[in-house]
Amino acid sequence: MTVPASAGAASPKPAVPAPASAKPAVPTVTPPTAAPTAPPAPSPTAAVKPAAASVTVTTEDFDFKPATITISAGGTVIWNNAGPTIHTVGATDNSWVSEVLQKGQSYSHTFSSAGTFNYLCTLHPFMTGTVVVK
Ligand SMILES: [Cu+2]
Repeated sequence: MTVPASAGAASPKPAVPAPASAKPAVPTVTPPTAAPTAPPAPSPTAAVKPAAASVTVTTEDFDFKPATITISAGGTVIWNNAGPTIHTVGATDNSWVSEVLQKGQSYSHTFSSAGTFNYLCTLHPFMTGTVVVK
């Protein structure tokens, strides 16, 4: 019978300790779940409407209030007939005119170019107003 060489050892420990941390069991690399950069933003001038002023003029008691307003080019003026009498809004040069506005009805016109534009109520021509477009 052959006696093993390690018979004198107290316990059968392996001579070389196992490399517990040498081999990572789970990869720690995070999978790419999203693109590293944000998608390109759309051009700010493409979708965003210019902040041209929209001004409301109230027609009441045979006056445009305020009679003179200033807006940016591309802005819109809204005339609202708040009084009991019917009115219209029309350019002095007849380039545009509203329908007859009953009480509570409104009309809007967009001014695309700069200038000074006079208008009146065609039913009451003494009712005048001015839109200054800058
Ligand atoms: Cu009028």
